[in-house]
Amino acid sequence: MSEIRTNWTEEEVTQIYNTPLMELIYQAATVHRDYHETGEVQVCTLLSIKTGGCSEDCAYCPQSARYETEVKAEKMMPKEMILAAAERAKEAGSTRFCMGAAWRSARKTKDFDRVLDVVSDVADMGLEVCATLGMLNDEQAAKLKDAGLYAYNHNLDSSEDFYKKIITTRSYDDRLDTIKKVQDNDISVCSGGIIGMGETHEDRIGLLYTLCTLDQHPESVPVNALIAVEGTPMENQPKVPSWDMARMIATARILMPESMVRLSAGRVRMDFEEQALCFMAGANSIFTGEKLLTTDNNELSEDMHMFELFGLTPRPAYKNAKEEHLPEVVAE
Ligand code: SAM
Ligand code: DTB
Ligand code: SF4
Repeated sequence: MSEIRTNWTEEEVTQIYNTPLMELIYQAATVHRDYHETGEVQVCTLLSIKTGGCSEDCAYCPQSARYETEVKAEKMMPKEMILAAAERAKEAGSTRFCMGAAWRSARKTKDFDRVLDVVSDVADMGLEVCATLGMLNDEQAAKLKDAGLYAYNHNLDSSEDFYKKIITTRSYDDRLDTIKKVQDNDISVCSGGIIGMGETHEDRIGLLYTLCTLDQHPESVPVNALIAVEGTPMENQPKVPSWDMARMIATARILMPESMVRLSAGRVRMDFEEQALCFMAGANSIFTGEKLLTTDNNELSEDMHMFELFGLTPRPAYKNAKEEHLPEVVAE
């Protein structure tokens, strides 16, 4: 069984990434079998609880106030609506519920208290609660942990070099700093990136290298294919080929064997065969439900059909969770 390493060198990561695809998938599938039940796929659902009007200039994002997209700024969603969505997600078989806000950093207003309140109610439902609210300070991370937050999503998105070309309103170090605060507060880290933004293979390798040399590997690593949304600077980017997704997923699987590797945005444009390639390559998590944050996702009935065809079953909530990450309601 391969060991868990956080001391990978950039040369090693490059070598793995550049392995001929069929061999790479075989190696990743082998690691996958050593660490996970390969028939199990984690089912997660996203909900945008505060949509649009964001001050940041992330070139891929339809929620930035700087771009003319169909997404309009909304107020924070009322608690009842959020809880109803969480109930629906649970009934549909999701075990993780992730709430997203189009904020540069988590608010210091009543809206943050509302988030804390809803986190605690969703945790009480037995769902793994995740949030993605932008940058956090220590106090906010501690409060989220106390409320019952299990995971925090904060993507590095790309290599440090390419990051500067897609976002100018905050730095890569800002991202790393929030990830550290999340870790320090015993919240499990979800961090990955996006491909298809015009980055080079070296940038993809750079992203994977940064992720796999963090002090601890992220508990989950979302691999997103850019959704090229009209009105954003990236609207004309071509579709990411599925073999590029499979290469990213397989490399992530080998570098971070214990992590959940999530076939995230972009699945909506993949047929069953393309998704099968990604599961073979070691993906073991997806988002289901009508929407991701603002864009359409795969039909639930199609996803259920795919699970049946491939012999996949949903992974139980909190499986293999580290003791320190468990919220009190579950640990008791
Ligand atoms: N505002 C917070 C932040 O940026 O961390 C949280 C929400 S933000 C929308 C969450 C993540 O969604 C981003 O980090 C990015 O990786 C992903 N994302 C946003 N727009 C996307 C797109 N068009 N295609 C693929 N992924 C996207
Ligand atoms: C992640 O890596 N991808 C999700 C989730 N984490 C927050 C977001 C994808 C967003 C796709 C564009 C949208 O729907 O707005
Ligand atoms: Fe704002 Fe997050 Fe979108 Fe960037 S990715 S514009 S921070 S919502």
